[in-house]
Amino acid sequence: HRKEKECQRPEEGLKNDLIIRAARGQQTERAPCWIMRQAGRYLPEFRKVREQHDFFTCCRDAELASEITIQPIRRYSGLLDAAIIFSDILVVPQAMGLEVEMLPSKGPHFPAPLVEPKDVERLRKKVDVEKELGYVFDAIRLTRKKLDGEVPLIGFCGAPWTLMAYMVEGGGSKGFEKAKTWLFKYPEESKELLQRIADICTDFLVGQVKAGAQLLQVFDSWAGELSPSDFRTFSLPYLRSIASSVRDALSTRSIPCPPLIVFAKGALGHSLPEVVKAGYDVVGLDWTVEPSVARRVVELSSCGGTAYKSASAENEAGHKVALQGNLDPAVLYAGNEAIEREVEKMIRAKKGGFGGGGGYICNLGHGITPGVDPEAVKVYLKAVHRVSREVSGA
Ligand code: 1CP
Repeated sequence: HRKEKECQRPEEGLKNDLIIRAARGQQTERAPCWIMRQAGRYLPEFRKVREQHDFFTCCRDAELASEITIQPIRRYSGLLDAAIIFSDILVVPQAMGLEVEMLPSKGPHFPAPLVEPKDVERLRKKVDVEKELGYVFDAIRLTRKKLDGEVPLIGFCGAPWTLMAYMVEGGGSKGFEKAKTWLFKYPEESKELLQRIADICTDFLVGQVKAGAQLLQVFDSWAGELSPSDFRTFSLPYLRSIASSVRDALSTRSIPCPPLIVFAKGALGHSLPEVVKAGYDVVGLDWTVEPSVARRVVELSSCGGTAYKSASAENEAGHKVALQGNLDPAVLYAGNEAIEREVEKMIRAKKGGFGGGGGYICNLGHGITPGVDPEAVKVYLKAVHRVSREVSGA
């Protein structure tokens, strides 16, 4: 019975498969929409759960994680086209053997970060993702059951460079001096660590698909801290490695590969053509990229459909890479008029927006921030539905 379930295509049994179709480059009657960090601190119902439970307890308890995942779906009923599993990118460093705490109002903190290459010896030699991260798979299974096909569920992980940055810095950072020192002083050891993280991310994402994740996103939140050349040396190869290894691993097990999304924040001004060819179905954009320009880059990069072939059986011919993004999250503070205006600019082709050509998933250009009024989010989502229906001619 379990085996059968594992072989399902991601869209099977879905009442709303807009995002899956858009991720495959197809035309949709309107742009599907979700919000990075939609299950989180701007929601009073999330803060209420957090008053009672520690952050990583919420991640580790399937009942709590699934409840928090569904909170925005419930509040914005009919307006969000995907859920994202409640967890954090830092569960991977934890699985590798590093302790991570979530400090109130300060964010993540590693009591014993990696200071020098010899500290890598403190990490687990081999990470059994079922054992260390099985709680994420449990949360995904339970959430799928509760969602009952209403919208698809997105799984995710952090990108190797972003995770390495946290593991070396010991938490958030402004200048990333410690992590960059590793890249410049110990390039070979850095590459070894990055590949080790990439391999665990691969196993983790494959496990999430087996548990029921219907799309996957890789978050390279600190890609933009690197120079173009360092991005291509220390980030891009590992993003590629994850995409191709996930496709290979699923294909050997005859499991259809769900759409893969890559979000390399801040790196697309210099490396959009390279990221478009990194093996993902969807490229997430931050707000520093002009939508119409990104559309043109995809057209050129995918010329003749040879740039990219999906490994999933139903899509052998390859499809054009889809785009996701990219409203500046700060717009959500600026009132209804500004929200409507900026949504128009993002979506209408004649205003430089993504237009109605399909292959487009609407999102913010980075995560929603804690101070946003949940009512402003409703105004934003309704504007997206209205404008994108108009441009799609539906
Ligand atoms: O006290 C709290 O409740 C902590 C707030 C919080 C939340 C709600 C953190 C700490 N993480 C999360 C959840 C989370 N993190 C999700 C859940 C699903 C969703 O709603 O999207 C996801 C996808 C993440 C991913 C994540 N964590 C990223 C990548 C996305 C991005 O915004 O760039 C990063 C960089 C993190 C690290 C992290 N975890 C938490 C914080 C405050 C941070 C950022 C710290 C920093 O600024 O460096």
